[in-house]
Amino acid sequence: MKAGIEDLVVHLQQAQQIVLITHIKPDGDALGSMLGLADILRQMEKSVLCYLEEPVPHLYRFLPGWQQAETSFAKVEEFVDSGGQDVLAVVLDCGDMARLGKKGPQLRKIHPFVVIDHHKGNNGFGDLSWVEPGRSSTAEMICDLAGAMGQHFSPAAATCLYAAIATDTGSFRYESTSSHTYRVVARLVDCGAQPGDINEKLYDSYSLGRLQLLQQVLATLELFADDRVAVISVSESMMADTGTTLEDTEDFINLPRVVESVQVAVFLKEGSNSVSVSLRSRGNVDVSQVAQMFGGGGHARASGFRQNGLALDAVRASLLPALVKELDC
Ligand SMILES: [Mn+2]
Repeated sequence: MKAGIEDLVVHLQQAQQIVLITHIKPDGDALGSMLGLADILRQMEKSVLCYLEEPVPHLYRFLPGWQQAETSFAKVEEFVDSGGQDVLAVVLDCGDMARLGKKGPQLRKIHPFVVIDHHKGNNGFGDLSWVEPGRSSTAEMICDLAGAMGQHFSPAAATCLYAAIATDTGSFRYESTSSHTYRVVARLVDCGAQPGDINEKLYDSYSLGRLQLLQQVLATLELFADDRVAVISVSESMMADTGTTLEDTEDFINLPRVVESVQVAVFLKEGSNSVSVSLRSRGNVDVSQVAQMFGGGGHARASGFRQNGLALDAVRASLLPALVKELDC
């Protein structure tokens, strides 16, 4: 069922025990929204548990409170058992239940199960879904929610929410960045978020291995369809060679897109027995349509999917014709 901010206020004010959940392959918005909201709810004297299936990526281990993000499902069960019927689940920045990971179906047994999200393709999988696709980020919605509940931001919450909005807007470069985004962010800075410090942690904290990985990844750059599609890839051997992991490829996708002629950037990432694909576009190209054809999803300008049991070359070969078709329509 669709919900609005006022429904969320009612549910959050009533609940005493709240589980916050976010998606696998967590990004800045997922983590920052979860940790920021957790801090706000604790100020309201709620008991809060943060759960995600995968550990917090190293890049985000400067966010205040990141250590409280639980990856143990047993902890969720314990928390839910201790609350009896009075437990609320709030899922953040997630458009599809599959993105909750293996425990999704078990998590979904918590009621009410509330979703706060800004993904265009959100399929309304919650008992209540507050979804606003025009928003820059889930964190921007959390800021409004805090305002609607009359809550202020601690410096810790402000830092988490600032980092979330900064990452999801590509540092305030994407068109989803609105005047409201800037107003929200101004408030976060007033409340103690330090943009210089946060941006340095997010963007200027590469290990040498990560820079060397970037060097190898950029060497794979290829252009297709009259230079409108740029493809880069990372293999397991490159990561072994530089002592890095997939985590270290965060943001690499944005580099091929800087070429003037490029409308779609593709990043193919080799995992063990699977390839994950990130798509970024500009102009009128809706890459979420293409991602959906391959079982994925996301936003018009930023989407992705994963293919199991195929090699990098095979994934690229099946993807390119679909992209060209989307470009030409
Ligand atoms: Mn987001």
